[in-house]
Amino acid sequence: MPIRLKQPLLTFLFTLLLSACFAQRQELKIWFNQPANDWNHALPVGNGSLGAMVFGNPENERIQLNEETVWLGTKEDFVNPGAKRNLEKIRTLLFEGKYAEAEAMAQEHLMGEKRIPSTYQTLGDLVLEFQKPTAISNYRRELDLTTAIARVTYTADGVNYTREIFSSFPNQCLIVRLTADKKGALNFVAGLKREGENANPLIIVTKDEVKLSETLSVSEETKKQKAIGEEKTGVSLYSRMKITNEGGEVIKESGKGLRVKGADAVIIYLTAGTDYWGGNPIKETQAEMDAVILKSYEGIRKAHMADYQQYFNRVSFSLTNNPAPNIPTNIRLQNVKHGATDLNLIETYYQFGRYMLISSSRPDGLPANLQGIWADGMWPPWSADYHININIQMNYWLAETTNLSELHLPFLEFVDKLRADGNKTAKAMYGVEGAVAHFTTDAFHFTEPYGQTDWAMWPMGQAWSSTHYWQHYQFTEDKDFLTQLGYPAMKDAATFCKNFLVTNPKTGKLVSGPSISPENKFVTTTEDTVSMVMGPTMDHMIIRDLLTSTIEASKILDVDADFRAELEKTLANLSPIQLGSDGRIMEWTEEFKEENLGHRHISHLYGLYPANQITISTPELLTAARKTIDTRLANGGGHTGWSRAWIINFFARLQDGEEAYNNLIALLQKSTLDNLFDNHPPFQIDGNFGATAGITEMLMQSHNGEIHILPALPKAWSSGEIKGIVARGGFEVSISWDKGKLTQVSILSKLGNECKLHYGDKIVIFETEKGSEYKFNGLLEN
Ligand code: FUC
Repeated sequence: MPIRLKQPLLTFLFTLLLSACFAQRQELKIWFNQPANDWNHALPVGNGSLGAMVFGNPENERIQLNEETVWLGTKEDFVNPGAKRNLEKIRTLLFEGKYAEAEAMAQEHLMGEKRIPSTYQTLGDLVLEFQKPTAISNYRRELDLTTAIARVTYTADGVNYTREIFSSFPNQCLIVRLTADKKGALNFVAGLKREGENANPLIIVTKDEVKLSETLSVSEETKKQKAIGEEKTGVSLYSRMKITNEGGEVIKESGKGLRVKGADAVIIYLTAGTDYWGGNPIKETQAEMDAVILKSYEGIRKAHMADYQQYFNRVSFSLTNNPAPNIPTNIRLQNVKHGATDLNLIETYYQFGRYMLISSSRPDGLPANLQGIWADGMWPPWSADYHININIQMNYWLAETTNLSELHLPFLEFVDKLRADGNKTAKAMYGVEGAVAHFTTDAFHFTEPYGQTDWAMWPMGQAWSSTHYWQHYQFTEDKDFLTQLGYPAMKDAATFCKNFLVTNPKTGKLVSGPSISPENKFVTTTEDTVSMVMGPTMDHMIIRDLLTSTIEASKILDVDADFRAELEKTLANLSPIQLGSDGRIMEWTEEFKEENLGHRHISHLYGLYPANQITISTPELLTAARKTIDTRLANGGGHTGWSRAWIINFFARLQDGEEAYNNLIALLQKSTLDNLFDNHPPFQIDGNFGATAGITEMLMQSHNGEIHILPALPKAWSSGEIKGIVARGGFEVSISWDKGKLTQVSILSKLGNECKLHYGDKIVIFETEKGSEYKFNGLLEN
């Protein structure tokens, strides 16, 4: 029997261990010895909804602000009214191989016209204007990932200045604390602004407060062009800023903001909100401000850290016992770009992914968008929206395995909210029951496709997103969740899939379509470059995944026996994964000439990761998957950050630690900005999250009915430890290794399930008790 420790003692030991580990461990900081000269070098802080990018300029501080509900746009239905009528004809054309003709028809009859543009936008800037200092020395700007506090320190004219910036979840407030080591040294003007195309804020300065409000609206020109009437076309936002001072005074600076004169220390408080959730942001921001302003700085800071660390401290990761080199992060990254090895930087990068999920995705809020919550300007790239053909799913790949399960919920709640619109779209476009969504959506939950068929005609957004309910369940086995949220949503998406599939007259198999393999193209025998087909492989992989888990869930809940039987029948007839003549996984049901062999989407490997249809139990598919990736990479694949991050996960699943590692390094070298943001380019957060998921997957996997320890450990990581990562079945796993070999593994059983542990060629199976921990040595002996 393995050694077993009881929970309270265990928690105590674990806490001791963690603190010891943090005490001796390398600092987890991203830091610079200069202010940010560009938004992509600024430092992100956030409490899930209220975010800021810290530039850290001693003279003109810019703290760019975001609030996750600052959205232009509104709820709108825009299904193409001709869709249903033309669907069968389009399908027939596709089955007949008349791709270009079908595509032209789909462009006209399936694409909706989204009249009201929507985009996530900046909230504005908090600006602090100081007198020009004569000389600056000892400058440092850092983000501490262990505390979620950004700090700017410098010496000017012999005075040491410090700024601390964080976004507090408990107080729903952004805090900027300024201090100086000389009395009366703080002199500056603080103001709010919101500038950019079509911005029209009302800024009011009273004797002790600056208030910024605006109702976002599409431009008059767009209104005219699109015949938009008086309807509201954006949220109403409200933000307020106050300052408390020690020493000196704070006075109104007309037209600008608040002037701080001769203070020893000050705290700037900023609260913000919109009417997105139906509340009154004027009152809500007021209540938040009234509450926070009475509290001590130490109290606010402590509560912030405790809140953040309850998530962050669950996982520690170390690849080396050496302290971090005393070199700014941008230089370290530069060195890696020039071939240096920097294991500390990989630890930081790993934890930065977790940091950003904690800072951008909190229960009851919106999910992390394409940029988490951090976006500058009025039209961030791709509207910083919710692309559901890979990007937002990737944002949540790390949630369960890196012990941030609750932070998965905003995405799961959001997908549930798509259902009402998705039911309407399924009926109106395809004449079927169930919930559908296409390639992207926004904060107002549209599900119709619009734009060009070669990226938009993809009806699997809801289905893919709905597989995440099952992911959450596998890690938590939370039956209430499954009953209330998970199963109804899975059933709705599975219903659509079941009804949407049609029989391919040539093969007799069920295929999905009209659809595309995101966002790839092929060349027809008549030299047309097209995308739409009946039966892209990815669709079938997603449908297989969703239907299999919906069947499983219905059994667990003991409901819907008839529906389950229908799904089983559908699965039995679903088009299988096929291999091409060159041994690769086929991306479509026929072997087409691909337009771009190095395409960034590698959709037809969905079955390898995130799903588990291509595993060690299907060796011929594994070989084919390997060939598929190799071909993509040989032709320039992986050139966007998220694509590279996906490849790390693929290689981890192929148990090829060296290639997983090489692609992680390539991600740092080619697709990472100075502040460690993933670079599509431009900044897109999915690659950060996907890479953190990938590193975890290199160290532990649990998709195959067992906990596989160190399945893809690269030589470069000869020794290390990771603590607190999570396996399906509710096991917290801590692993130490040395000279490339496991030295210790401990399994904390959170649910009391039987555990199958696998390392190298050894497997042990043992019963567990809920709350007990089981320790093994490198030979899996206890
Ligand atoms: C998908 C990708 C693009 C980009 C966009 C936001 O459509 O194909 O590369 O990441 O989402």
